Amino acid sequence: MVNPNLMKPPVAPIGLDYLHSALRKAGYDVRLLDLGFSREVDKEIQHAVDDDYLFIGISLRNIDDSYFASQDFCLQKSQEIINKIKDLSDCPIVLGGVGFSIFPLQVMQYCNADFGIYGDSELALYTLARAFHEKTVYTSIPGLFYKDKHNYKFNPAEYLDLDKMSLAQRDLVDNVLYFQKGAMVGFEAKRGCDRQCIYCADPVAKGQKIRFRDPRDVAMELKGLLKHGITHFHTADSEFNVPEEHAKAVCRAIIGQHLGDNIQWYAYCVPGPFSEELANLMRRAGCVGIDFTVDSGNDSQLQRLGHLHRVNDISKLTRLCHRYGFSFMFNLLLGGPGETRQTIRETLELMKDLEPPRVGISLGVRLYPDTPLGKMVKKQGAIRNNPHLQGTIDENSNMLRPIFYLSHELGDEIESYIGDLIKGDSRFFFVSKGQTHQNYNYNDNSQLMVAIKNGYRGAFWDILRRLSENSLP
Ligand code: B12
Repeated sequence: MVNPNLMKPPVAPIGLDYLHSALRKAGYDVRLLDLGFSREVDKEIQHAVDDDYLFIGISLRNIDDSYFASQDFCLQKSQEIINKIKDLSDCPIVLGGVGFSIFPLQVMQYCNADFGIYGDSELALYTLARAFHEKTVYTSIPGLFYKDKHNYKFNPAEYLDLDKMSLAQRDLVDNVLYFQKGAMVGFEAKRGCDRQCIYCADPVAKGQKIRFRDPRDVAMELKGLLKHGITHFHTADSEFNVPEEHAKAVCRAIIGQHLGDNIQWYAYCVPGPFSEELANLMRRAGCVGIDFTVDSGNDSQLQRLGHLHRVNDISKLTRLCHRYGFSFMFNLLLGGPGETRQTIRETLELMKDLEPPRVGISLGVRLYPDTPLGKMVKKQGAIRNNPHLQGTIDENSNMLRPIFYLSHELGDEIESYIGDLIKGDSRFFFVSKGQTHQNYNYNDNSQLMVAIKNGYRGAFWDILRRLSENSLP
């Protein structure tokens, strides 16, 4: 299994740990080539790759950095890695991962791959391994993309009963090294999201049907990682509090294992539902920071984006977070359909009134073909003629390369308009094009790398907060 993610700070490829549990249970040995820390990528590939494998699996987490100011199309680097592997080995190449699952067919074509597995892959991958091993038919494996002569064929995915599986082992990836160099390690409590946010790729990649893990298995996983000295974690669910009941059950299981005082973790959450009971349980379970998908401070804009929360929920939540002592960030997504300078002004004024510890601003909405927004844009006709689109416009009708929706109504120089509204307020993370050095993009972020080397741990935004407040690690 290969992790070709070269972004820095490094983020642990936790999917490979989960796949390892399943492959090992089925009797297969897995070797990991983790290029996340690699200084000499070519040499390491040369050293590790030969014909001696049943297959070579490649985990594609990021297609690009989804960041309007930088627009790094990192799939190109992964493709170069895949080509080097192909030069050295005739083993079948199998692609997978969340980035792959957003664009499975487009990525298969771009990388000229033999096989790919979309979505949950624990069962599908070992079934494919067995088919390679026993030279039997693989064409009916759920979620499989494969080449049939010159065409790609695929089978619909089958969602797993995660609550009946144990994923707690976490022993393929060097998680201790990721903790030292990446400040935290991820864990997943469930997969999928049933929300209808018009721009979000998570329901596409992970499915709309939510599959829950057994909360006890999640707690055992954290306990096992803690035994190795890993103390800081980040959820890898789409949104931890959707739905609340499972989030509460996970917190209770963590509290039940007496982990709350020994670990610190961070979560992605939506602003509603977010009850006081959940805040209390999360805090007792060791959650110290929350990154909220706030997106806008204007109710009509929230409705247009397909959100269920409203400004009132955001205000209530702020009070709750202060009361329970969370560090938190409100993430904004500006520039979507219907956005105007007025809705942006209202949003930023709300942020100034509420005074959350951090506000992350993304200007420009990354488009994905199978989301409601992607479909709407496709219906509007040729990309080239659409005044709302920016990024890679030519030869990008499949949207694989970075392409962004930025409401035409905002006019020119919208970046300086936002820059003026937040001037002098260091709580706002906002980067305009060409200014990627002062950066809350977690792609090649040297400020974070230095801080982590100096002992800072936790979510990247919270490390940046502590740095700007001159707080110690
Ligand atoms: C948590 C998270 C973060 C956290 C990570 C914390 C941590 N230490 O783990 C933080 C905040 C740091 C983060 C940062 C970034 N993230 Co992020 N992140 C996520 C999130 C929510 C979970 C990722 C995850 O670990 N999932 C859990 C694992 C188990 O799932 P998995 O990797 O998909 O693996 C499963 C399958 O895909 C498959 N699989 C995996 N590998 C392989 C390999 C083979 C061969 C096969 C067959 C199958 C397979 O099997 C696994 C089990 O079934 C995803 C969205 C999502 N819901 O997945 C976004 C997501 C991956 N992030 C994204 C982005 C853009 C980023 C950043 C680039 C943002 C930025 N500009 O700063 C950075 C990149 C950081 C880096 N170094 O890579 C995008 C990528 C989209 C794109 N266009 O490429 C996503 C998809 C969110 C989105 N919808 O936009 N992220």
